Amino acid sequence: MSSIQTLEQLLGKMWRDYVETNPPAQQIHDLIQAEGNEVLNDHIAFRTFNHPKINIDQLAKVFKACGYEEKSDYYFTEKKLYAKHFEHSDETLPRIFISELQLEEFDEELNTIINSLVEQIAEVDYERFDFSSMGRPWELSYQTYQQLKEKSEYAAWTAAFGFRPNHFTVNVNALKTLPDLESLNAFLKEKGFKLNDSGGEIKGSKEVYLEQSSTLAYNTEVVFSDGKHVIPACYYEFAKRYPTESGKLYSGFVAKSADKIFESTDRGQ
Ligand code: OOG
Ligand code: NI
Repeated sequence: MSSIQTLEQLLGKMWRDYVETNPPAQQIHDLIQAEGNEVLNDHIAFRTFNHPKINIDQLAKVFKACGYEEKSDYYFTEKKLYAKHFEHSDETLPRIFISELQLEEFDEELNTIINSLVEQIAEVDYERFDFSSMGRPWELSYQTYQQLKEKSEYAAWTAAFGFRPNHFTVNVNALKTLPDLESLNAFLKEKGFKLNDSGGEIKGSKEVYLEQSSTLAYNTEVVFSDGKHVIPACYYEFAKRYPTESGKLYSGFVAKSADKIFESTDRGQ
C-alpha cells in the first residue's frame, strides 16, 4: 500500500526520488538558494509510451484528480513524440509536462519490446496514487536497453527509468540574484556543471515568450537484469517566461525549444 495520498506528498516524494538519483540537482538547488533566491518549480516533466495502459492520459489521471487541467499539446515529428501540459489553478504549483513516444511510428521489434515491458506491470499498480512516479515497473536487460537506444534515445531512457520525473525546472523569473539565463548559465558553468548546448545553450527567446536551458543528464548506475551499467539519468532545467500581449506571463511550452531540451539525456551530443 502506498502511503502517498495528497498532491503535496506526491510532489515531495517525486523531488526526493529525483535528487536521490541525481544528486547534482540538489547541489544546484542549494547553490542557487545560498545566493539568496527562492527556488520555485516552473514545471515537472514525465516520459512514457502511447500504449493505452500507460499513455499520457493514464499518467495524468492523478494530477487531474488533484485539480490539474489539460492546457496545450505539442508534436515532435522527428523524435516521434507527442506531449501535453497541465496546469493547476493554484499558480504556485508546478506545471506538469507529459510526453509519449508514438509507438505506431516504430517497427515491430520496438513494439514487441515495449509490449513485453507493459505486460509485466501488475494490475494493482495502475490504481496507485503514485503510479506516475512509481519508478520502473518492469525487468529490463542492458542488451534490450541498447537495442532500444539504437532506435530512439527517448525509448531507451523511458524503458530504463520508468515512471518518474525526467526533470524539475527552476522558475528563473523568481530568482533575485540570477534573474536571466545568461547569468544563471555562467554561474552553473563556473561551479563545474555541464549544460546541454544542442541548439545553443539558451533555447527560445523573448519573442516566443520563453527561454530555457538545462544541464546535461547526470550519469548514474542502473541495475539491469544482466548487470549494472552507468547511463544518463535526469537533468535540471531553467525556464524564464515573458509576458505576452495580454500582459500575463506566457504559460505554455515552445515545441522548437523542447525538441532540443529532450536531448539533455543524450550524452552523445
Ligand atoms: C522533455 C523535454 C521538453 C520542455 O520544458 O520544453 C521540456 C523531456 O526531456 O522529457 O521539458
Ligand atoms: Ni522541461
